[in-house]
Amino acid sequence: MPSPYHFTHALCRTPAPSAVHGIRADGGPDPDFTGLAAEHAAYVATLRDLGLAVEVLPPLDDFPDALFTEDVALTFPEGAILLRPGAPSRTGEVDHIRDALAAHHPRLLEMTTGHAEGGDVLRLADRVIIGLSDRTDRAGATELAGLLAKLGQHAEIAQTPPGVLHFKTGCSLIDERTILAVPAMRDCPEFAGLEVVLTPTGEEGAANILRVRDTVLIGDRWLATHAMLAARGVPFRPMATEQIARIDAGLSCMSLRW
Ligand code: CIR
Repeated sequence: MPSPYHFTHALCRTPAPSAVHGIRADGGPDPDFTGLAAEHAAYVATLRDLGLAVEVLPPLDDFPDALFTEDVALTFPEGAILLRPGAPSRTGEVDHIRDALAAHHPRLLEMTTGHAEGGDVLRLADRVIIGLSDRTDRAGATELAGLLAKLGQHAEIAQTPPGVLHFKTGCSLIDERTILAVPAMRDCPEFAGLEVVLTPTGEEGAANILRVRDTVLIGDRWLATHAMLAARGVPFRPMATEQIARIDAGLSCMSLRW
């Protein structure tokens, strides 16, 4: 089975000044743009340091959330799929990433119905889980599962708990057999056969980690989760995420990887 995190490439997008108006569920304060841009730059530098060839697309001021490239497509060595974001303000982002994806992926498939965002798609070693959420509906997930099959990927459809933005807001891979999940996702039936490690109390926000090759990227303020990873012998790099967290984002959101 191919590794779900032995990436060689990533596609990111520089944040536009409008990113401070990015969507957030709780109506909290705007991020500071300078700080947000610094977090993004550090993220791109880290991916490069881990050995990935990273292309960074230009900012899109008309689309405040366009720096979160993960949500508009899925990318695999075998090809890519353009998605249909469920957030109306993000629909138009797809047209702005098409050419860049086509340049890397001669096999470029495209959804035509319903909605799905990449933050709802968790890639495992032997399958992909698509979480239904406020952004990903049944029609979109069903069509997406069919497109994934064309790329040789088996997909299962799961439920994201209420109040969790994306499926991967609440869970991520530590390694091929181990999931880090918030307590509300502990009994997700699609995790059967995997070890589920829960985020420590008060550190639910840590769940959106990003495994890249041998290293886990994790928010820098989740000290109990750092200790847990250290105890398990998992190499990790703490990353500043305070500003992107103000617009409901974590570490997987800022790149497409393959
Ligand atoms: C949004 O609500 O769409 C953005 N403010 C955050 C997107 C985060 N993306 C992700 O979790 N994959």
